[in-house]
Amino acid sequence: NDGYHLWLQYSYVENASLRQEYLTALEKLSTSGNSETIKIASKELNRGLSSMLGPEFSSTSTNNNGNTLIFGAKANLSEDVILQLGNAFNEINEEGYIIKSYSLKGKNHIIITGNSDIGVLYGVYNFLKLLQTNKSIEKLNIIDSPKIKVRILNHWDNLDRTVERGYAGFSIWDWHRLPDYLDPRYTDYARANASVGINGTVLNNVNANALILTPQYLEKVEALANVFRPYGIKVYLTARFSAPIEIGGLKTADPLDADVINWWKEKTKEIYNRIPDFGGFVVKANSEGQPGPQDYDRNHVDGANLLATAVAPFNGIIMWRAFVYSEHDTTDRAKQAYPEFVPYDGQFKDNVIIQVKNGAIDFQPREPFHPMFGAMPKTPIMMEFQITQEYLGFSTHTIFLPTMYEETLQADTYRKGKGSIVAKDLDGTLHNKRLTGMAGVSNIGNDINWTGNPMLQANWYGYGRLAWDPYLSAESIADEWLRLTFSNNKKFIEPVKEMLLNSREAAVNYMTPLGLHHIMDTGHHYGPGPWVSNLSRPEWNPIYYHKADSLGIGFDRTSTGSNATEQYAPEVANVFNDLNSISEKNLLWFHHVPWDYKLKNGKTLWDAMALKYQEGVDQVASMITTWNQMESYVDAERYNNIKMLLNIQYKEAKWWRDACLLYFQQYSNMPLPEGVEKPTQTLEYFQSLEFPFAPGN
Ligand code: BDP
Repeated sequence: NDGYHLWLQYSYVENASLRQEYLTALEKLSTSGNSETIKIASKELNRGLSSMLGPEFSSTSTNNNGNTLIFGAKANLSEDVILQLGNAFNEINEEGYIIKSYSLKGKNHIIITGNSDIGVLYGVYNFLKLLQTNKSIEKLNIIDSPKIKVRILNHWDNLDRTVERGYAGFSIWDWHRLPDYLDPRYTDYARANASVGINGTVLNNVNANALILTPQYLEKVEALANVFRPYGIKVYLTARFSAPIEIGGLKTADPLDADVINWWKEKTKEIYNRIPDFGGFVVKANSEGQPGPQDYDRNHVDGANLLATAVAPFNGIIMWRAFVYSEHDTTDRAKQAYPEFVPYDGQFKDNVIIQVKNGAIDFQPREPFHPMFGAMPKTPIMMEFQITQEYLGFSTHTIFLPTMYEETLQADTYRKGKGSIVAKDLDGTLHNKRLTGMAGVSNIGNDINWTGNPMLQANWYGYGRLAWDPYLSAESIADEWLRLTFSNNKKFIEPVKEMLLNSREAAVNYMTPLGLHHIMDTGHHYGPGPWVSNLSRPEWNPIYYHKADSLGIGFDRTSTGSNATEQYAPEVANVFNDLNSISEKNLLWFHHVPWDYKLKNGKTLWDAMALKYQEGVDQVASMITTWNQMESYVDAERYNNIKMLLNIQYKEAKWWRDACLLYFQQYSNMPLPEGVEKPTQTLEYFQSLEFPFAPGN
């Protein structure tokens, strides 16, 4: 098993009585409707059921008196079937689905339906999931809808097929052979996404190349859009702000210039002529050297509204990124986005949504939630999570990210009093927003197992589930993903689930405990580099973030320091400001703390930090112990693959621990506490390590 089939393994149901229950309930399949989407649903059902139930399952039964599975959208159902569903249709939205059991004339039937064919397809995937996870399918009554409208993957894929911060091979988009050659992978990609409810994909890098908007490339984009459409997946592109100059021959990209406005209108029309359901644009502007409206003394509102006006007639949207910080601004990087957006609340057009990273710096192993969440009541805000592990050991380290996503989604912004959690801003309920969204920076490449490490398929899956329902628990996601992907055996599920659920905290411990952040090595961000201080922009250097000195360590973001805490609601700011109330997990994010400061457990900061690094290493050791006991439950290929990767992770956790502790010890001048292993190399050795070919360099 090379892992290619992800969580759609459809393994044979070994339990005979359960299999019989399924076979009895599914004597006949009955389709209503004949769209491409319904054909896909039908194909998926047949594929899944024949694989899980074996030869006894007949997809072509003509037994009209049998127990039947009926599937189709409301418009295609007969009145007597609709009658069985009561008010359920009022409880779902356009993409929602209903799965319900009912009895008629002594037979037990199951209906899978929705208001649209896509809803039916989602229902079918969820029905198959019940069988895959060995649940009973008697007396079903499931009513479910996505809580967030725009659920997208962001591919940071370049046109030369390299992937920025991608660690699973090259881009799956074969630009050279498109549009005529349609790699079957495109279909499998669409299937996988639809099966978790992802309904959009941004094909290219946020550091955009204007060429994607030329006819030669749009033809290729159109071909992909045609493959994805029946799976309910819309295509989006990133728009380079200076495209009117680069491919349009204009002298300016000023958002208020009449020719520029017209150029975007015409370009947009051209795209919609090819792709009538094109989703819209993502824009990274005036950030890390990308062009933007500020180049013309305009602001983000001017830039976003320019594009929003162009796509509005076609129901397109603009996802304008808030990941901005400037080389001319010397204030704390964590504070820079907020003033560029929050004062402009209410000025963006209705079809603009601001895409905000989970934290205010950049996808660290742990970040406090971004202060913009909850802070713009009149402007749609979407989450940007990173699925690819730029700062988390690339695709080598097994780290289950839904735990991290859950932490941010559940964080309380207090913007409308207690209970104003981030998830509520995202699903629109906090401020009554109509346009809602979530983006995940994809970890997919052309490796056979898609994500470079079979375990990290869980992060793609988990992201999709949380985009559908941001209130789900990481625990439930781990449980279902393991069952779908590997086995329903409790002896496998329980220990491996625990291993996954602890893995993110392990990474925080061996990389950046107690609120440390951005101390990864230069450029590629792999491995420790707390000593790095020679990069051209101060805020790119780890020393900017940890501020270790003879007195202590940490970034003072309270009122005595950068005062970043003032950007949060007072209830939150008060907690972050107060050494006694702040969670120690965020301590050094907000405070510069003396080395001998006593933590809650009575240990000095130095001792506690050293012990955290050690704990991280020990946690990886116990992940290995767990995995080594799983050999009999997993196929040899995936078992070995994961085993080798875990062993590398262990080596590298020690590297992190030793390098960071040796470096910080120069400032603390304190001995390593008991229980922390002595480093086997010198600081100079760790500082001399180089990664000339590390991806992302
Ligand atoms: C950072 C990455 C960089 C991205 C940037 C972004 O280092 O490669 O271009 O974020 O999100 O995490 O725009």
